[in-house]
Amino acid sequence: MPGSFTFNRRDFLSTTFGAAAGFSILPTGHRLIRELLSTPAPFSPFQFPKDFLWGAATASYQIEGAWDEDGKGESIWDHFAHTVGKVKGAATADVACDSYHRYKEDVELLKKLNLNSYRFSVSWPRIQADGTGKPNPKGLDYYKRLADTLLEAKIRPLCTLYHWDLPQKLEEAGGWPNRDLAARFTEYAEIVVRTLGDRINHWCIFNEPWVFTFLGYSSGIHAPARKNFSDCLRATHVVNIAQGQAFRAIKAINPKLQVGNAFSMSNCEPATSSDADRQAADRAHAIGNVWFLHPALKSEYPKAFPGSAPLEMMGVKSGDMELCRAPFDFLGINYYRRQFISAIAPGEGESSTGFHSYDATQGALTDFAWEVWPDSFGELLLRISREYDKPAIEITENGCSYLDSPDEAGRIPDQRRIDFMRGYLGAVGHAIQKGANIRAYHHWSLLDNFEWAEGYAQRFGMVYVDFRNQKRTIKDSGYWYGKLAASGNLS
Ligand code: PNW
Repeated sequence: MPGSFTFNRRDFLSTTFGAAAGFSILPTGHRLIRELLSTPAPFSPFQFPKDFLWGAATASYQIEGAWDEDGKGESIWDHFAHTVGKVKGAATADVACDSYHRYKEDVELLKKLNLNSYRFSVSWPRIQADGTGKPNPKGLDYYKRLADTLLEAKIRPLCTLYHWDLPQKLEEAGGWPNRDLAARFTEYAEIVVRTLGDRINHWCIFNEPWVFTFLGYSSGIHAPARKNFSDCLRATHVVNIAQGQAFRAIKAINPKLQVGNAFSMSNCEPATSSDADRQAADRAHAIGNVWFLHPALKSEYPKAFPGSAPLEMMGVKSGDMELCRAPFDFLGINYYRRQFISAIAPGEGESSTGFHSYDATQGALTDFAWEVWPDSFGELLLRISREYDKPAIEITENGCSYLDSPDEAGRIPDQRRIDFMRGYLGAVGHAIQKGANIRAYHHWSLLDNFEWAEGYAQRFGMVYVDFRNQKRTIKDSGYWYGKLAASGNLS
């Protein structure tokens, strides 16, 4: 019920939002039932289909640098990172990997790794400095050059329209909770697709709408650093409307363009076999995994609250759910780790969604302390495949942070990343064998880069970047992945 809907800090920490923000909580008196601590399935070799796409992913703010060049406006991430105290080590992405100037070198790296798909994003304030009005030709030219360089190298461009760098002026006008943003975003999407749609056939509308709404407007650990749960819920609804409108606008320009989205997902596993925990895990799945997918495909919100959804607080008006419709040509899934979920019994504490979420630590941990548990990826893929009628799926991100650096000979022996990739790609192979329609894998990331609130303290790349001189060095995992991309044979 909208009136009785409450959300406080404890609540935040208790949900999948909190867990994804890096919080780990074990509720007082919690008993983790050992029966649910499964043993990992043995690895089985897999031959990927001939036409499987092997890729790598990046995002504009994390790699481009050139933050105020050629007419680019300020983004919320420029603003956030320029505010002392927000990013670890006071790091900014003013220069980052300098890919705005070094994109040719980066495409050469993709070629060396035998990859045939590259997922990158367009920076909105490079195209419209203030988020509205006439496009900036220099910004558009950069992405034309990048796309052309990829096509010459026979690499398919997969372009994300929004990977979190909102023009700061639009945040000042209210940001994503402001309904007007849906129209602004649609105009921007039209500009980009009209210009680049002759050479780019594959599009993701948003990257991880859950992350940028919940971490940006509720927990405040990401830009624009707001901490207001009702603003956050409103933002989710505006994003859902924008997603539907942009989808229709792109199809109106050219119905042949393939349009999808990149959703963050995490397998939500009940902490015990109790009915209450199972139902709580379903609610966690609803809000954390399909809050932006279900409205697009089914024109309704999934059941994420023990009571009814706070539609009034979300600003849902009659007719809106039709606007949210976006029958995607493919679903992009970004996958990193699973969550354990336990129910909060009524009366045990204030809660809107009625569950605790905490990080699993049964498997090995990466240097970012995220658990490595490949089976959970296979389970999640099969669940989505089953529940949404076998959609075409692209893995738009999957990866891990390890801090391995060059040895004396200049080599980067990152065996743990190789083990991670082998395990997670094995899970993809397993899901394909069981009938999931998965056609691409993009490793996050091509390069070590600016890892949001972590700055440069995490390294997700298959290619090491020395940020003092921009020297790129392929890690052992990159060579390993390159060989796999050439043969398709995971053994
Ligand atoms: C993704 N979690 O974000 C983003 O799309 C990338 O830009 C980012 O660099 C990458 O994953 C690695 O973090 C996530 O808490 C943020 O599980 C948080 C989570 C997962 C993905």
